[in-house]
Amino acid sequence: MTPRIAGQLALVTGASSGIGEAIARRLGDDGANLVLWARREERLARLAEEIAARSGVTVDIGVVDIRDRDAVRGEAERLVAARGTPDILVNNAGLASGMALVHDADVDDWDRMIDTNVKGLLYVTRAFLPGMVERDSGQVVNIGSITGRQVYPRGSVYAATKYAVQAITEGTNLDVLGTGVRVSGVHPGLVETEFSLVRFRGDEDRARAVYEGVEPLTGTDVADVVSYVVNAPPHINLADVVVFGRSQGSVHHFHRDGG
Ligand code: NDP
Ligand code: 8X3
Repeated sequence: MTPRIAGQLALVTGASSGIGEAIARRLGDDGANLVLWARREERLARLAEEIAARSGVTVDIGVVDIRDRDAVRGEAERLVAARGTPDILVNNAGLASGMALVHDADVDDWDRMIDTNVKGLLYVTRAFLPGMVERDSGQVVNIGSITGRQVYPRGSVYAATKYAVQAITEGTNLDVLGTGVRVSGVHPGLVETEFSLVRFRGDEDRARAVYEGVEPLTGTDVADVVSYVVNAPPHINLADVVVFGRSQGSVHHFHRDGG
């Protein structure tokens, strides 16, 4: 069966790595034309070429730092003028920066997380949601996290940003109620990506240790869920989806090899 989103236009933020890269591939396989945003142009260009060759869809890239409100507005205006408002917006770009006690943390890390995960997501949403509401169709998928439900020590500000994503997702859904727009939250547990490498500023040993002894999700696992969400029949909204690898029970509970 042809996926419902075939021929639609999907914008994926944070498509240069990890979950976003996998979502881009998956939605391309579903036949959606793509617009991929991130800061690292070379990676986006390579991925765009790969997906276009393999799936036969159009793939455009946008080098955007979503913390930059004017850059988001400018790139969004260019996109809407050229291709119209996307049918699908996947707000995936995000990061954890450092892992520290509140009384000992680097405030720049807080700014980085809040500016990206909360304000950046809002800037992108604000740029495209009006067009969706006006057209009376569209879907937004916000990638939250299980840390939007449960906090772990030294993770309070990252968690706070994901609690915010949860609130924004719920609230936006209420705001568009009665229109043809739906807003979904997909909230993964542990996924092996460059997330920990970024969080620990390139410390590969420390990043690897996060995933040792557990079987984390892959970006592709999350992408499959996002594909299911965006291909759901129009009268359905998968509003709130939590996804764990089977060896994870909560933020605090893992079944580790041998223990
Ligand atoms: P990665 O580090 O692999 O990917 C993060 C992506 O976000 C990259 O493409 C990066 O691109 C982009 N990004 C970061 N900052 C910005 C910015 N200022 N402007 C534009 N793009 C930006 O991590 P993941 O794939 O794991 O993370 C994706 C999302 O999933 C995040 O929101 C994260 O919080 C969430 N998540 C991750 C989990 C995990 O365990 N990995 C679990 C639950 C949720 P570039 O650097 O090129 O700009
Ligand atoms: C990221 C998941 O638990 O590594 O949202 O912080 S975790």
